[in-house]
Amino acid sequence: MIKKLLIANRGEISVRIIRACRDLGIKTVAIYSEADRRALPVLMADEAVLIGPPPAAESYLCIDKIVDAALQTGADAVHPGYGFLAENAEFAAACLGAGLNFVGPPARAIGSMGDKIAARQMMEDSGVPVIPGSREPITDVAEIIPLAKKAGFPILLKAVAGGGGKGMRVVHCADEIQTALEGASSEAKSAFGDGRVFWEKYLEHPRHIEIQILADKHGNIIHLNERECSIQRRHQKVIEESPSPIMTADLRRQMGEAAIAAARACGYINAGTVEFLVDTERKFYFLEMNTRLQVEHPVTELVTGLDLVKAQLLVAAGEELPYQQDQITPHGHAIEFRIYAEDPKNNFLPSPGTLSVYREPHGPGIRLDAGTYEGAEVPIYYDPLIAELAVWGETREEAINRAIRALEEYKIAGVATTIKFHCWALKHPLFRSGDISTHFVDEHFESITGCLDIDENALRPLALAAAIYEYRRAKKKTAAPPTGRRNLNWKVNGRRLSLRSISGPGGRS
Ligand code: MV4
Repeated sequence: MIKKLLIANRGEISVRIIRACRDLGIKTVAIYSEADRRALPVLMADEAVLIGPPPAAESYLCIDKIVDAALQTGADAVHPGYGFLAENAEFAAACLGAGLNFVGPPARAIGSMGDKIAARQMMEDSGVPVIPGSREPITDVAEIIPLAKKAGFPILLKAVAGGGGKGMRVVHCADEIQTALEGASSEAKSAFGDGRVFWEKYLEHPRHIEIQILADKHGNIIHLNERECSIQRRHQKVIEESPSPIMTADLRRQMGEAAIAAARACGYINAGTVEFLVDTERKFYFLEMNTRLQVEHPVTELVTGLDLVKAQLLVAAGEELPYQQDQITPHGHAIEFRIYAEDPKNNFLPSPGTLSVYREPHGPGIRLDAGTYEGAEVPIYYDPLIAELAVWGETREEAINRAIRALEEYKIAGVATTIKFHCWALKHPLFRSGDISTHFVDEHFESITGCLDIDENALRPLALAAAIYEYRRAKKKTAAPPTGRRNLNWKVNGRRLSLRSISGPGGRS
């Protein structure tokens, strides 16, 4: 079994992984940048290693520094979390090369899914449905015109190295192809250093439904049902749920089998997700595979009762999956909300700053994965995710009502948040009826400014209490330690946490 794990990430996902390690008796090493000296994972991990200045390119993206930190602290494994280096085949290979167990798929599987046209070909050859389109990158526009006409306009041009919607262009007729191709290609070239583009028939109002899979090193692969992720904004998911409102037992079986075939085709091991687009006739098509643990994994954990991070660690250690497909028996309905420090009143502009008030919701059916605490900073350097709020109910309706209750209980001041945006979505008749597509936010979010007005009166007593507390503390201790230390006063492993003992590389011991 893994004895000591380095977590190559920050924020809530690092906290999530530390929790699984504590449950399993695995020691933890956090890494942190200068912007994250007082971050929650640094306080919670057994050891913490400073790896560089705030910009991710000089810290959380530095393969050499991270591998060094693991070797220096005697870690035997590395968990990449999501984002940063999580889908970097070079990082997975570097860990293995240094004798570290990488808690994720083989570098080969990461690489084969990063090339979207190679992935498409591999899926087509394995009998996984793909959207009608090209098997090769576009070289000659004249060649594809008859093929696109046959598939039917509109078509969508996509970057081979794509992701996040960069290098995509919808094309409505043959005359538009050349210009769109030039635009997509130059955008892809500057974003990914690879200007190759391919095409697919454009699905107009698809749902985004993904299947969670788990694969061990002994050839066992199971799926853990779907998550519906259609509620997104600019290719960022904002609400995810399971089961999907449109799922049937038959469709689930077919999509589950396709996801397992996809994983088998690329030699996948560990936790992964196969994304599908589902059209209005409930036909499903492979979109891409995410070769990592995802932000929305708690949704699956709530309905299946499994611990996906624990499963990842056991699989990485070489154990067989402890369950078979027929032992996966989901129960109830889960919905997750990404709580961002972004301003929905101002086009979701990031809103970094200090969480002067931070009160979490609790109670039946509520799970909160937060990477922060009252008084902590949301730095400007990274994705401004504060927390994931996941709710569970016997039914979708109960989950929605609990979600509204939890979001109203959640009090944050000091930064703008997406909490009120979620309340708007939950109260929208189309969301309530489950009639959603990937265009839901774009098509319906204009008209709600009234709903977004934050109830300043409700927050005033909390802000006042926090201010009085800070004032008294400052008066008592003139040479006070940095904010966020004294008031935590946490003990972990029987030890009071002290930031003073966290120094540069090598960490505390
Ligand atoms: C599509 C599509 C419609 N038709 N492909 C967006 C990101 C990239 N990973 C693939 N994406 C899409 N591919 C075809 N053939 C629509 C999207 C799409 C989308 C997909 C999933 C979730 C949100 C989305 C938002 C806009 C477009």
